[in-house]
Amino acid sequence: MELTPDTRLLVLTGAGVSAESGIPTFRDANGLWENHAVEQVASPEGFAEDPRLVWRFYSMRREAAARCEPNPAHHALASLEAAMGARFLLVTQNVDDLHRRAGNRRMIEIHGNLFTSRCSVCKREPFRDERAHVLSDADDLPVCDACLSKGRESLLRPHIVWFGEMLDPSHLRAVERFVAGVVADRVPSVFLAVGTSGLVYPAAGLVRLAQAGGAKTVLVNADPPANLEAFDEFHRGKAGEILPGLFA
Ligand code: BV8
Repeated sequence: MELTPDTRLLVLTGAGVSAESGIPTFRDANGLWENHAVEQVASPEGFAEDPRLVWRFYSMRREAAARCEPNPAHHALASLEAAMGARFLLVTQNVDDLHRRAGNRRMIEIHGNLFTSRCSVCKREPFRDERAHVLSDADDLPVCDACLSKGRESLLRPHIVWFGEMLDPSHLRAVERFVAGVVADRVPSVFLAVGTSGLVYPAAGLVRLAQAGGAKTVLVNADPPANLEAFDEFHRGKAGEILPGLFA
């Protein structure tokens, strides 16, 4: 596909872009982890009910993701950003940090990041945290040292957007600004979705936002997604095999 020198590119990625790096997708596991529905574990209710189970879920994923490497799909997206600069924006649903490790910086992690923690009580800034805190019942749950210094014991939580939680409004505003810029500058644009089942909102609605801004919508996915009808073009297959040659 040809990208003219003034074309803007908005990319949305999901778990499928990391599948070839060895990170299981949500659909692969039929949405289950150790027979728990991910939507239950990845939720404020799940954390309130069993913080140890939730910390074990994220600790194991932190350990696994840290051992994975970006794949050709990640590298292709990093190369596109290097070539396009401010004409490129990546929005990812993934929390595995692989886009950053591949070199992307014009990136919005709309569902948070696996290697970032925050206090579940105080308003301290979320901070980089690569520790797998809880791998067995013998491990202590991580607590906030800022609260502790004030005599309060508050649990840390992963800086992840759980099901039923709002996305960061500034993230959605940044995407809206990118699309508004395309309209204002009257330039061609492409919306590229890679490796996502199009099930989770509001991420799955971004294709409609881009389309309203005049974008050509392109999908690279192993299987037809729930929102297939929103795409002008569908390249069926593996992201790691298709992305490197997709844009001339
Ligand atoms: C919110 C962090 C509201 C967690 C995640 C009923 C109808 C509609 C919506 C809802 C509803 N009930 C509830 C909702 C809202 C809910 C939602 O959309 N639920 C869905 C399940 C129905 N959304 C939310 O809760 C969001 N918040 O709506 O707040 C609100 C409003 C007001 C006030 C308060 C609150 C928050 C959603 C964020 C949840 N967090 N991630 C974590 O990771 O632990 S979502 C998580 O699941 C991922 O981030 C991702 O977004 C999603 C999984 O989707 P995918 O990434 O697409 O992965 P999946 O496995 O599904 O698909 C992979 C695809 O890749 C497949 O299609 C496969 O074919 C393809 N593939 C595989 N291999 C390859 C490949 N493609 C190419 N190459 C390959 N090699």
